[in-house]
Amino acid sequence: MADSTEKIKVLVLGDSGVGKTTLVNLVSNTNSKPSWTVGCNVEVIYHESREYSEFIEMWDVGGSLVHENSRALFLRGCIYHGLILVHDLTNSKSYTNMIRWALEFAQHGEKSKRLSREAEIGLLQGIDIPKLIVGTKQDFLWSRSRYTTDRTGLIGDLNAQLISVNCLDHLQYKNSYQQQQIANFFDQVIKHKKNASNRFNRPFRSTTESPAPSTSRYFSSLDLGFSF
Ligand SMILES: Nc1nc2c(ncn2[C@@H]2O[C@H](COP(=O)(O)OP(=O)(O)O)[C@@H](O)[C@H]2O)c(=O)[nH]1
Ligand SMILES: [Mg+2]
Repeated sequence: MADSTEKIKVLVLGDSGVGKTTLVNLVSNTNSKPSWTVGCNVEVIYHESREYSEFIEMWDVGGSLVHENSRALFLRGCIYHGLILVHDLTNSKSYTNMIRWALEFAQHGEKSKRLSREAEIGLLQGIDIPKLIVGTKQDFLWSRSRYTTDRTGLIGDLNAQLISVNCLDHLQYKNSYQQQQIANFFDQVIKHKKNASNRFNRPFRSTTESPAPSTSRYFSSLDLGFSF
């Protein structure tokens, strides 16, 4: 049962090396160089918008196949309120693999079984939380050919927003369209969680009434994995 006092959690998934940790560092305004994520890193950000002021946990789960078993623990054991799927704009495989990640999420970390297309569509459409697709390494688009993103296939069934970003440029990100889109996504995540809590008649805590610009600030970091 949903619990309104439960922390707001956003899960970040995608292939190893696409830039998940760098993206989380960008959003949380952390400048540390990412080491290889083994297990899970959690960054707590303070999100402030016209509607909400809330702490949000960003769960960055290692994308390597080698760590499938430990990842299953994080997918099975937690309730997430938002999902960010990350792909590298210079690597088309990472784009199609997002379907694999979404299916793994929908199946709570179960290893992928062979499923019919209908079953896959059902699982993707059943992911009942706000979703955001982020294409990283936008700065490489001029030097390397970008693949064409196809929104008509299974990716379309995810019904997610889609943005591209250069995760290394913190200055460019500040007050950018991308920052605004991510802030809007966090608003949706909070709204969705509060609505889910209300459905169970849990107390609803209203947040700031005065208009404030949408920002998401770094608050603290909790490392649940091992980095080397
Ligand atoms: N040029 C560029 N490099 C990036 C970008 N995002 C990530 N990287 C680099 O890609 C590599 C892998 O990033 P990392 O965050 O560790 O990937 P993860 O395995 O998905 O967590 C690192 O060397 C990052 O500096 C980006 O937007 N532009
Ligand atoms: Mg990482």
